[in-house]
Amino acid sequence: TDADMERWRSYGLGQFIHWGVYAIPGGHWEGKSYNGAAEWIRSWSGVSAPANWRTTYDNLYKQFNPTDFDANKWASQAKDMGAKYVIFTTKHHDGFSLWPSKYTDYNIANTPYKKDIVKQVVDAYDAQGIDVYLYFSIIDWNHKGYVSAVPKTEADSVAYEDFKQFTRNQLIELLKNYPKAKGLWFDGTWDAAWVKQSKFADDLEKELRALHPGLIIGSRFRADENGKRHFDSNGKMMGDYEQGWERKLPTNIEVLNGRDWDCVMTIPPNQWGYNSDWKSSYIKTANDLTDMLLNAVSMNGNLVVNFGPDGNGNIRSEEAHTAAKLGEWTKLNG
Ligand code: FUL
Repeated sequence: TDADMERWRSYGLGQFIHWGVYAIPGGHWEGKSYNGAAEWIRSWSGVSAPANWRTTYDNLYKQFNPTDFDANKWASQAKDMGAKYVIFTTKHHDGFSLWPSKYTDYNIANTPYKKDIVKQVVDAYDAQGIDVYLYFSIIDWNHKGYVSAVPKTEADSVAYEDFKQFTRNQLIELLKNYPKAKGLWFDGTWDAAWVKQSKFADDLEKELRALHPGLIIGSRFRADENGKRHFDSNGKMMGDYEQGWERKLPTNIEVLNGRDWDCVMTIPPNQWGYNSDWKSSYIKTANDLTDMLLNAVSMNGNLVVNFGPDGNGNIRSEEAHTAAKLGEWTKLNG
């Protein structure tokens, strides 16, 4: 609704959190270090190869026991930083669900930790007056029916239909379990054929909106036949700017004009999940981020700064330090 979007437009600064079982290897697998994004380790390290995918990475959750995790601590840190909304990874591409989903065993309830992490995050941020958006990956490497192209064989099509229903079920489950969430921030659209089949996606969108009046849905939800619906017909981005590597914000006023947009930004280059190496090149300082925030706000956008807590649930000290510095600035400058 207009009121919900007005609220969204007023945020300015947001926080992104990437957290999941990938925080355990932290960018390393079998003694090797991978420079690609740490939350993609299952893919970089080849553990997703069909021969061993279910016995290696997909068993990491059996060790997931983040005893230091304290959602209230994260939320008060975000509040001090000046964040008005948070986007939290309920499920990243690896398919691990941080809530006790009825539709897969690959979820938090089956870890030694057991407790619902999404609920704790939603409640803690909500208590601080920070709006919560649920990140949800349409890619799911753990689901047997997940494939990136429309399948050709009968058997694969059955599995694929099952995957689509599974995705639908999980989304409805999320909205029912966490009605305080303000919206859904999708990812992985480029690699999911079903969203291009517009009837299923159209119906699902209607269903989600009916279930949750005022729901805000990020533009990555839909894709055209090239997997790029979040680009318009002129190839321009429609509202979501992902800047993993560069320091720059989108500045093309012609593109931004009249659109609601946010720019999600990592502090280290292209690392969203926790990587135990903290490489010095291109790490954004609080000064870099305040420049970006000013630029974003002056062009009617929001800046969303990402954090990747470690496998125990701690936000690394370097990131906490940047957040605190950013907070000093937002306090002084409103
Ligand atoms: C990308 C993902 O592949 C990255 O891992 C990260 O989540 C980023 C925000 O979006 O599409």
